[in-house]
Amino acid sequence: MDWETLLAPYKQAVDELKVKFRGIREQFQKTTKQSPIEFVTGRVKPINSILNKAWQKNIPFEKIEEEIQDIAGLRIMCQFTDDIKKVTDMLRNRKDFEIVEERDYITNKKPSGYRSYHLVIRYPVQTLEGEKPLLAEVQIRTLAMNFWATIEHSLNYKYQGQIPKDIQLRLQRAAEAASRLDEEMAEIRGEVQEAQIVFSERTDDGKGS
Ligand code: 0O2
Repeated sequence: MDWETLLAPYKQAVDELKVKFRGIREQFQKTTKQSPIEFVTGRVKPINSILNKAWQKNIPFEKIEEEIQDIAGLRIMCQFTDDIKKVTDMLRNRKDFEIVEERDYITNKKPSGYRSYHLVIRYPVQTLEGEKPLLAEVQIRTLAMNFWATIEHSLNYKYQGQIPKDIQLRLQRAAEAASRLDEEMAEIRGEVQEAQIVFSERTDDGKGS
């Protein structure tokens, strides 16, 4: 099977899930003028990145779809740490996919400093050949966690996974600062949300679309 054919249902899954998750945000905005979801992104893992991961983890080609769980990847960004639980609870109640695994890198942050909540879901895609259930990874994180992870990801890419020790230390300190930022924001959550409601009523855009 060629890559284009293999990846087509993953692209469809990412497109569909982006619409669904953005739909949740819009419904919240309409009803309560605030949402636990700030924004949603998604991507199909690039072929070289799939091959790299398969090589690093010794996964044969025929096992790639089973063992690489983030070929379809979705990210849900939240303003506040508490929103992550709200979003995961909501996703657990959905009937259009099944959660097969959860990885809590917030309670157990990675040694790099990485924090995020991961759900691996089995999502059925409708194709011409019938239903194809496939795995997708949903990463749920705050804006601060996302900022840190994006920067660290670029540095990892630049240094091909061998980030110099001094930069690693700085990154760990930055991760602690991001964590403190989340804590500080949690303290003034009520204040922030009231201001956002007033602001969205005045401008009547609320970043809706
Ligand atoms: P990309 O470019 O985002 O696709 P493993 O990859 O072995 O650590 P596993 O079993 O694949 O772990 O699943 P895990 O840890 O739940 O999810 C891996 C993905 O989480 C990564 O995908 C990243 O997106 C993100 N991630 C995990 N750890 C870190 C980290 O320390 N820093 C950053 N920035 N992101 C992390 P890929 O395939 O590595 O990359």
